[in-house]
Amino acid sequence: MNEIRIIEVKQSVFAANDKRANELRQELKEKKVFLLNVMSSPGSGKTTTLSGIINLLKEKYKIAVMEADIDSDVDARTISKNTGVDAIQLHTGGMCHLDADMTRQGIESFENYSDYDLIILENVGNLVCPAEFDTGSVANMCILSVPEGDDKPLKYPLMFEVSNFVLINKIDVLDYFDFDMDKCKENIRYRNPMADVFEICAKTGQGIDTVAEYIVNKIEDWRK
Ligand SMILES: Nc1nc2c(ncn2[C@@H]2O[C@H](COP(=O)(O)OP(=O)(O)OP(=O)(O)O)[C@@H](O)[C@H]2O)c(=O)[nH]1
Ligand SMILES: [Mg+2]
Ligand SMILES: [Zn+2]
Repeated sequence: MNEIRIIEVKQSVFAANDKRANELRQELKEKKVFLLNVMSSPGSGKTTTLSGIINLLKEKYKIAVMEADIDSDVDARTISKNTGVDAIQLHTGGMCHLDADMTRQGIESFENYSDYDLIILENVGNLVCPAEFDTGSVANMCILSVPEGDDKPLKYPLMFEVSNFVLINKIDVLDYFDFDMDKCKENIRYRNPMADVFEICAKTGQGIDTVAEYIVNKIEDWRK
């Protein structure tokens, strides 16, 4: 396997993150690069879920992944090993989220990034901060896993408000937790009536094909 490249990204000196995010989104639109931002608490299953989704989409699209973490390169290694697509690790210098300029630094570190159809950003594992900063993504996907509890949309509203779709992961362990699926979906809808919700088990791949198909539809609609 190739050596994983690690990019140190620095927090923006620009105060107006929303403006910078909109500029990035516009540029990506012109280059027809779909940026998907993936957010969740640490350990909800972002890397596992992405591996499954990417393996279903990599024949159709040219894909790159940016793995954002405070330190290490484990996630970029995992993606590279599991899928073979281009993966880089972004180090945030201690920050628990990415802003639009940090995202741009990551994207621009790819040679000819406009060759990609889909760039996926796995944001830093954190249910609070990442939701506060628009990265310039076309779509936001959030993962909530069963062990975290069905009340999380009530306690961490913004994450669910800014997400276009929500994956409820680790449904294989439903029997071991007091997790009320209907209640959870109701809580998500309360925060964001527009959000599409999917039940998945990233470990076995259950439901991943439906999510992959949904993402294809999103990309194709956006390209029109
Ligand atoms: N039982 C079960 N375990 C899962 C499932 N999906 C992921 N896991 C496990 O959960 C742990 C964390 O998964 P990751 O994919 O690394 O989670 P992550 O959100 O990328 O974690 P960070 O990047 O550290 O925030 C691993 O041990 C996975 O094997 C699932 O559907 N069911
Ligand atoms: Mg991860
Ligand atoms: Zn933060």
